[in-house]
Amino acid sequence: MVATVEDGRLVALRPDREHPLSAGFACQKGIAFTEVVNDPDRVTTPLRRTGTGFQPVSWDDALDDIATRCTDILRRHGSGAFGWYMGNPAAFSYSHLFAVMAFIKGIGRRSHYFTSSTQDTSSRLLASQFLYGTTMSVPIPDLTRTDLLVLMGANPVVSHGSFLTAPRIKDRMHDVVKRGGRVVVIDPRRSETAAQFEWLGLVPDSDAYLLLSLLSVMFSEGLVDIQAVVSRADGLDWLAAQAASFSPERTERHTGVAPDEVRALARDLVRTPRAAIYGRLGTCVGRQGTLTCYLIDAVNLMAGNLDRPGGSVFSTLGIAGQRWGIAATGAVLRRSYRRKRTRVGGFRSVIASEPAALMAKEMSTPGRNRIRALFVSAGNPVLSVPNGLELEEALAGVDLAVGLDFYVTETTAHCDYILPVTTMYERDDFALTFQQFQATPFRQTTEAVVEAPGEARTEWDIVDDLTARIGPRTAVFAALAGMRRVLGVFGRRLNPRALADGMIRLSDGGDRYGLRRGGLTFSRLSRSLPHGVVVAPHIRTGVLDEVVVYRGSRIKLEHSEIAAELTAMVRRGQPAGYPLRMIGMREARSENSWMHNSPLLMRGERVHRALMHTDDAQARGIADGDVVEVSSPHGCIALPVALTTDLVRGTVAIPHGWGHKGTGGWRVANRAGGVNVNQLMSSDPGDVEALAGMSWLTGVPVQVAGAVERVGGTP
Ligand SMILES: Nc1nc2c(c(=O)[nH]1)N[C@H]1C(S)=C(S)[C@@H](COP(=O)(O)OP(=O)(O)OC[C@H]3O[C@@H](n4cnc5c(=O)[nH]c(N)nc54)[C@H](O)[C@@H]3O)O[C@H]1N2
Ligand SMILES: Nc1nc2c(c(=O)[nH]1)N[C@H]1C(S)=C(S)[C@@H](COP(=O)(O)OP(=O)(O)OC[C@H]3O[C@@H](n4cnc5c(=O)[nH]c(N)nc54)[C@H](O)[C@@H]3O)O[C@H]1N2
Ligand SMILES: [Mo]
Repeated sequence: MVATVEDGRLVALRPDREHPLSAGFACQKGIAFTEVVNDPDRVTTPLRRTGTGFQPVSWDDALDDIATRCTDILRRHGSGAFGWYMGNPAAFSYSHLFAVMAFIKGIGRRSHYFTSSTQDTSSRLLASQFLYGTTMSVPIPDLTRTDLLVLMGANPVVSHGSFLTAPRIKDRMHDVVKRGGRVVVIDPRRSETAAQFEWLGLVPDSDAYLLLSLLSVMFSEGLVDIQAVVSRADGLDWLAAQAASFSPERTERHTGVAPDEVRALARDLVRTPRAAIYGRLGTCVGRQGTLTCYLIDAVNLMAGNLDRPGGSVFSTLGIAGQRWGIAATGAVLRRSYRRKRTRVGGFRSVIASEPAALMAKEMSTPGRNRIRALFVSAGNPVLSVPNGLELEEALAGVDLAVGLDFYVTETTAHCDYILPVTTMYERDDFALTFQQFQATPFRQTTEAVVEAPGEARTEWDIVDDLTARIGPRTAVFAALAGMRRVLGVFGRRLNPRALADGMIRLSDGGDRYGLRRGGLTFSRLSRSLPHGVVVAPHIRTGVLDEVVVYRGSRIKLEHSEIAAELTAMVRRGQPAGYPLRMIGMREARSENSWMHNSPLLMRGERVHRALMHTDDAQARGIADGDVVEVSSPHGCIALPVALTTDLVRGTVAIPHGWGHKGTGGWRVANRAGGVNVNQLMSSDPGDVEALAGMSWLTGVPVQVAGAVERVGGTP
């Protein structure tokens, strides 16, 4: 973005024409961000909740009181009494990530750490941990070179990518077609992406069946290059045996996909030299998300498409000795996955993050290690996690709740303190977590372009000041204090910029701390190369030795956990009385729960609506625009419905992130209202995905009753 700043105020944002990859494109949310930065509803001083609402307080008062209460809770109950939910925007701020790490590791090893990952990516990460030995090796399609891109549960025309990161992603997909290739979209909805390319509709949450059939066709038709697979992977026979009984004829009743189409797709994936399947949110948040993600990679491997140009590839940063770093963290995370169990539900943790669906129960269930102090940063779990009402109640019951946000949201409204933070235009940044997911390897850093308004501060500075005030000196807090003192002698503040800088310097294009003249550093990028730099034209392939960290760099296909999930999938039934299946739906002018306060994005009286197939509506006497009741075994919501034929019959699509009901301080959002779709989702441990602790957000059984209110009057 190019920011126009006048008298210290951000007045406009426009896309950067000189950016090597976006070349003058930005999505509407990016342009509307001036309205977030300058939002009159923004929280810009620390707030303390009183009987009558929030009162501004000084930083010293807020942090002293929070620290005193933390000290007391830590002394009396230990680290297991602390929890932190870190939401999605944190992934886009390197200093925020390090701040939360420092706090949660510092407080002690029994603390509870939650992230949006269990609503998003944990299943994908765990599939990588199983297959390659580490959550850090996540393949993406080689977008700029592929000739057959199969998107499964992803809608990049609206989302602009997710794991796969590419500016102008829509144009890059059209390039595939222009060079004679194909883009196939497997989705229960003819999404905005499917509408521009080829659509293959399937029943929600049946992807694992489809993928098993692709494998079974590849094996039974002798399409797999056994030699090639065996040279890199163990467990091929095991996998073939697992897939054998899933012929396309047998899985059709689950997926709704005709056997001929499955066979054709299997053959195309093998015979097209440059082909890849890419799964995203839709394949991560079903009943068996880890299994589905595992199968996507298994199909890519069997089709000869893993780690090949134009296939499903692993972007490496080119850091010398990187493999050993990945291997070491991989081993630590694998061990913690095997050994640790959550208090409620006995779940294992992926990337050390517990299932957020169980956060409320971790606060309300009595016993040792019950959460008594909860911090929430960059998250609005009351709207984004299953059963927000349960979470609201639990929040009211804890001894201390602190939100780090720039809004009073449906979640922070229940906190004792809201601590104001900076937006991305008021801090330096580098997209640390996304470096490995860029279709074209690229580096860019930014400095703050405006001062933080009022008393807003970065998460790092807040955590740094808070931990300095907490009484018991844990080893991590003591180490931080030591570093703080040493830096203080030189008049500098402790901050994690050196870590982001180190990553830039050591990776492709970096200055290797002086060994490579003219190489990149954080400051050189932001000062001299503000548009960013492409560091390699393509993602390097032939890197399995670097990214697979099991002994001998061999991919491991056989896992008892995967077998158990297959059995569970086949046995799974559907609750009676809920014949429809609900899926999610992202909208171009929403960003999860938090951009509904931007007038620009909300223009045209936007309303929250469900999409339903015309035939399903007719069978229930429902007309376009009617307000209907959607119920699941776990809740019931009422909202207007729009009818369409762009859905597989039996599917209902409802966007998440709505349901602003006036507890939050965002006036535009509150007027837009809507309902919280996650009231229909289950927070029962039995409904949380068994392997990765994922919230179950797609393919959820629902019923839609006839109209409760008709446009222009009651029915
Ligand atoms: N405009 C906008 N962009 C965003 C966001 C936003 O809120 N708004 N959010 C950002 C975030 S946090 C993320 S994680 C990314 C997500 O990025 P994507 O995954 O690309 O985005 P979604 O729209 O969630 O796409 C999921 C698709 O899966 C389909 N689907 C649902 N269930 C199933 C299923 O069982 N099987 C299959 N095959 N498909 C299914 C849905 O119909 C939908 O089209 O988007 C990011 N970008
Ligand atoms: N039903 C259903 N539920 C879903 C999904 C779905 O597809 N369907 N998608 C899931 C996914 S993929 C995700 S990622 C989650 C997202 O859900 P959450 O992780 O809970 O995050 P958001 O709803 O994006 O809320 C972000 C909050 O952070 C604040 N914020 C923005 N920038 C910053 C910052 O720099 N610092 C701080 N401290 N705060 C900031 C915003 O004001 C907002 O209150 O929702 C999940 N929930
Ligand atoms: Mo997400």
